[in-house]
Amino acid sequence: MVFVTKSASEHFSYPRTSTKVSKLFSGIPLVDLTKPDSKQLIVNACEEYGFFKIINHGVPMDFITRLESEAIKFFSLPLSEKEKSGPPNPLGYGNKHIGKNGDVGWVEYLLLTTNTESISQRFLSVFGNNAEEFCSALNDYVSAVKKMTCEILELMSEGLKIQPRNVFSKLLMDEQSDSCFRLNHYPPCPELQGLSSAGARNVIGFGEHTDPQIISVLRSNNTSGLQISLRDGSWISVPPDQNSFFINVGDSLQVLTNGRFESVRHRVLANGLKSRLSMIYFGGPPLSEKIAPLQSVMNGEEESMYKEFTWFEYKKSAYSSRLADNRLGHFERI
Ligand code: GA4
Repeated sequence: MVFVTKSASEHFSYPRTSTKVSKLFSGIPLVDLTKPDSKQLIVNACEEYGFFKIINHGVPMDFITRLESEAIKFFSLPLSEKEKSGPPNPLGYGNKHIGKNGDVGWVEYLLLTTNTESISQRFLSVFGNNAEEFCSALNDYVSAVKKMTCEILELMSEGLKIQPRNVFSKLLMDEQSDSCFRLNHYPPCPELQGLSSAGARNVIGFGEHTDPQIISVLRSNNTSGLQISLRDGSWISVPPDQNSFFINVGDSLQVLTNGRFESVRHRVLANGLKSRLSMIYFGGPPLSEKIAPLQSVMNGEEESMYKEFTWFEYKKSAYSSRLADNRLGHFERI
């Protein structure tokens, strides 16, 4: 899929990475949600990578394609129209600038609350008569993805042998849950066109970072670009798969498991030829929730590795950081 957007042609100095272009990695942990071994595979993947791929997820394909086509409609609008939904504060339309502290990337995006009733008129007016279609597609998609995510979190607690089963999922099910949703569009990057793989350079679409929330669930079209960092610091490219979901452990889950699971550092590199479109659901707890290691995860003598904080405090601190910062560093007990 290639769709044209004017914003892509503006001149801008993009961050690059000197890392060699890495090969597609075929060892991404794969979890089939319908198989009885899924709970153990989820725990193993969270311990080793903080990342895994889900198949047989139960999210209707129709929900995915409907939201994808709404997203294409939105990103195909003239820049001046899209900008009516921005700048992001932090929700809304953003172009190249990520967060408020100087991060940039070859990307445009829409950050939204998962509660379609609270999406502001400022944003919806861009859709004109189509606003209802967009909200309905978003609602259907988010409800189905949230259900699947809660199922994954419940399998995770079973795999960890901790009670109650909904110890993680209840944080997302809470009416006050501070979850959000992001559509990212990475237009083909003209600077990369016509370069052989030997001469290829990397242009950053979305710079390296970990997600602050509990868990993130990503679905993209069939364009490559996503990379994750392994525990030894090397980067591997994740082969795209439009029929599956990719799960990231977030910083909050790292704390809840006292570091047994580690949040995954990831980034997206721009592509010279194809547009990449991704949709990410970020499952977060209520703002007032205390985030601290669960007693049931810790062994008898084990001490908490983190100072106690609320999700509000962590989020506030995250928003004053740069994308690549180690945000949990401030909250570690020395
Ligand atoms: C990363 C995960 C989510 O996309 C996000 C991002 C947020 C933003 O784009 O506004 C942040 C980033 C993310 C972490 C550090 C801060 C905040 C940009 C940034 C530089 C929506 C989130 O919750 O944290």
